[in-house]
Amino acid sequence: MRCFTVLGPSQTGKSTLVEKLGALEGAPKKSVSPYGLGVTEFTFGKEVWCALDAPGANESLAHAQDALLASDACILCVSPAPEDAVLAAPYLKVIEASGTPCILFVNRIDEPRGRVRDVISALQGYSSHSLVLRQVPIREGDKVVGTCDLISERAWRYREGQTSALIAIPESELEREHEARAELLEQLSEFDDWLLEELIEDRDPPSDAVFAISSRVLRENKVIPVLLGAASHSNGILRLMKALRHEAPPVDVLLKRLAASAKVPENALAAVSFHAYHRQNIGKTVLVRALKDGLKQGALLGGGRLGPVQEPGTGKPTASGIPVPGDVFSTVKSDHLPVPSLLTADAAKAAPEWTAPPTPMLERILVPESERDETKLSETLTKLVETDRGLTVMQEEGTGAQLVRAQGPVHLRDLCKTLAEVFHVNVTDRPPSPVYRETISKSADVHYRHRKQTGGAGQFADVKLSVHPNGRGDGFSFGEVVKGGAVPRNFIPAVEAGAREAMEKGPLGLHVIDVGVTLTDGQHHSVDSSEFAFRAAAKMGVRQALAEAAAVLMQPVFRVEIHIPSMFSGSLVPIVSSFKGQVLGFDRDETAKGWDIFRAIIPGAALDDLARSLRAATQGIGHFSKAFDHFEELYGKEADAIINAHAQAAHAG
Ligand SMILES: Nc1nc2c(ncn2[C@@H]2O[C@H](COP(=O)(O)OP(=O)(O)OP(=O)(O)O)[C@@H](O)[C@H]2O)c(=O)[nH]1
Ligand SMILES: [Mg+2]
Repeated sequence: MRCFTVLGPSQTGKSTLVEKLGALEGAPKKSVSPYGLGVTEFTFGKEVWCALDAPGANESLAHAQDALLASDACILCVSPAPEDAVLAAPYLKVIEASGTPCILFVNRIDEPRGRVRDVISALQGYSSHSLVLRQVPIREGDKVVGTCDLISERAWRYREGQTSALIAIPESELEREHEARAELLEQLSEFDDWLLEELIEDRDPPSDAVFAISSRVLRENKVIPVLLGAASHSNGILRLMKALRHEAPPVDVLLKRLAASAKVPENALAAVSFHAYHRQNIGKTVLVRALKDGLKQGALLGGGRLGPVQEPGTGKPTASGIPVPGDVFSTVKSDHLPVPSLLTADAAKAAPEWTAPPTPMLERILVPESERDETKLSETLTKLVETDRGLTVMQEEGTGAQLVRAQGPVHLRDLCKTLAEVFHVNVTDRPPSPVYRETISKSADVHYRHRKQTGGAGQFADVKLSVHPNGRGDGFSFGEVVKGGAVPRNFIPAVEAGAREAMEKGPLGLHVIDVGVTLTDGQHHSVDSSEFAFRAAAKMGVRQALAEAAAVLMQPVFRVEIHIPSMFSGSLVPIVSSFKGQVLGFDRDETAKGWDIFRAIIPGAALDDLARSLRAATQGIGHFSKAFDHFEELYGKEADAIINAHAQAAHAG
């Protein structure tokens, strides 16, 4: 079985394309869309093909990436409008990182949206591979009525819902065709000395030779050929499928690529798992592509026994039950298989780094509608994280509530839907609140005596303490300048422990940071003093001192790294400023052509808004990762509101 992924921006016609490709030679064997990824199996040119249809939302980029991991080649399906080119940037980035040979398909060519040339040159800005135009459109007025193939120099007229009709190249197109062909040959000659020589000698190379070169350069992933069409009208579909048949590399090329990445010998790599989803009463279903002979139910794979070998669409056993290299199948009762991963008989190796999804930007607390579901929710989320790497789950500091990080609103909605429909856990969500702290802004001294006389032994400890602000980030410190054993040595650690305890909750009700405590003097009693008494005295004493030391609210500030196509970099400065952030600067992303990495410092409370504004300003493409940087004082009305809200929450809780 040969396998390719169809990916690209939302609504460019990917699913339509897969449907039409699948129907070129009779009805596709099966088609299914298990949570995000469509799998269509069909026959073309006496070979069995599997098309993986990745959803187009930016939030599901991870599905597209995982599909590439199992694909011999891919079709990047784009809109014919030059201004939409930037939407394809994230896909070009992952295709390039994955090393998957790619054919670019400019779809919806029936819609007059601009010049193909402009689309290509805009897309070229995001690809370090040359985009090689293989067809030029034949126009009548502003309508594309057919294409001319630049290698065979044959022209086709589109026919609605049918294969195109061969025609002579119209006179009016001849000159443009020659120009475009010359450019194509020149691009290919970069990778072929013979062709270069032919061109230098001014000879016109025969089509077969050029076809052969063009197949080779795609297999070797040197260029991205560009074809045109209109999927919904079946135009350009046969050409595309023929190009795939001749030019997509065989599965051994994928095997080589994956074995190198997993650092295992080629003959050890048995399969790749690339997608998984949960179904009610059935459990985890894993999609696998076999890379080696010898797989069947019960065989050792990834360190455990492989479950039943099923057709991805129907879930029925496959005809033979014994997949051969290249076959895509699904399996259940194979919960030991991580996804995505590269599988030998006895180990599951990590998928290459490029498959890592973008850092999830949307943080929400999930609250089960019924309290009884709390444990179930946390168990279910743990399960879901295994099959959805775009999702992160943790516990909220302070409350212990379930905190999830999702790729965006659509991803979160899908998650809640799965929770409800598959696992019967209904949840509501709310934004988490940033983790605030407090510190003091001046020094204060206190004299505190702890004394209790309850029946038998008494308690006595007397301490003189001073508290003072420490430098930002210096944390808590403790010192003592006690003279003459006023507080005996052995009780001093207890004083420090008490002072530390007092930091857990300051006058604003928050954890206290960056404060120094000094024990200056004290008294003890030879019988009634104890570690316990000194700890209690220090804790109460420090609390009192803090209350007099002008507490201030501290807000968390994060360092963010924003990844965006360069054309959006300018628009980020006002966004960051509007959130009281500080721009640190931006650099070209060395790993992705046409992308910048923009760095800034931003208050934690603004991260949610930053995610929203970033999505809006970059058509959903931009994403950021964040790391805590420091705490910073916050004054005025804003601080008062936070302190009040916190006090109310503490009261309610
Ligand atoms: N005019 C025109 N419309 C098309 C063409 N191909 C697909 N469409 C239409 O575009 C819309 C989107 O098609 P889909 O195939 O669902 O697009 P998709 O890329 O799979 O969309 P997502 O999976 O949501 O990203 C549908 O209304 C199709 O009928 C085409 O070649 N020309
Ligand atoms: Mg689709």
